[in-house]
Amino acid sequence: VIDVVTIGESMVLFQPTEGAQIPFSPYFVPSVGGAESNVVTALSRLGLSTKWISHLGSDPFSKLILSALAGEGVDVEDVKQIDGEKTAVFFKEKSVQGDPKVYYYRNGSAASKLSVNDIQDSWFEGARHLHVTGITLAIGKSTPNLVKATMEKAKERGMTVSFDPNIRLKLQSVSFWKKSIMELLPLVDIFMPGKEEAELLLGSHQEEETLAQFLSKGPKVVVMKLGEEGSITGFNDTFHREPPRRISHIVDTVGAGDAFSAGFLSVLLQEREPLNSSILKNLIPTAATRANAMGALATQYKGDWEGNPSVSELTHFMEGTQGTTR
Ligand code: KDG
Repeated sequence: VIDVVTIGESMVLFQPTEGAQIPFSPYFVPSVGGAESNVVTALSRLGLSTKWISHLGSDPFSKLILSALAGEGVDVEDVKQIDGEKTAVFFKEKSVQGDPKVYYYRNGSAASKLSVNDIQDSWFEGARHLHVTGITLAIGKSTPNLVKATMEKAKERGMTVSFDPNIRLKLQSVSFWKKSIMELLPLVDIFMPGKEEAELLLGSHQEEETLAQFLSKGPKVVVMKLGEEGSITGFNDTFHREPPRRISHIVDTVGAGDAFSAGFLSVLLQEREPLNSSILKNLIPTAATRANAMGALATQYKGDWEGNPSVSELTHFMEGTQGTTR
């Protein structure tokens, strides 16, 4: 059984050495980034079985990505390396204040050409849940249809579907994001926008009102990430507000939303039964607490996913304890 399958683009991430700006850095440290693979590596560390689907180029970058994900126990059987195509890369530079800046080199990459013709039955075999993000919608001309068809197939097979908007204005316009995301909501069970994303999609409203509007389009659960203010989840006509987990300083915010999503999903997927109201009532508070802790922990590390914890590391973080260290 595969608990969570996802489809998306992962890229090689190059970061300047500590403190240096891109034009003046003597060295760049390579690693891997990709919203969807960030979520499945986090889930895999939490003990779930996961699968990542994508296309990569036929270049050394693809090997770096494949070995990182396979090393985390993610199933990469359905990832194809396409002859003559390129794997995307991106650069991340720390800002003095706020989120780091990201520079993409991904136009025309192997993953950007993924289309409905690539869908295989094996993507869904034995899988319980599909996780997708808006980035996959935004990377290519054929990817919006691919995302929709993949979600439809997952639903036909009785799988549940989660969707994180992951709006990147460097990739597409506001009108693209609004139209393409709102159209997909009837296929989504668990919708996970950030507060600013929700505002971009629906305009500014009171938080409960925003959640109610999203819920009326189809999802069973809408969890809105409020950053330093925690989160609020709407389900069964009720709302659960989760206070933030305070941290003293932030190293890097990139990847925190993906870690949050993984924490949330890892709890909801503990239950093998369909997500009915009593299951949601039981699990949402635990899911929200774990999600906040995962998000907070992710801001303490430089990489997009490398800082994600195992269950016991997470438990120690949440309880403020330490395991045996030496
Ligand atoms: O959510 C983090 C991602 O944004 C990052 O890992 C890179 O997938 C990425 C993207 O497209 O920005």
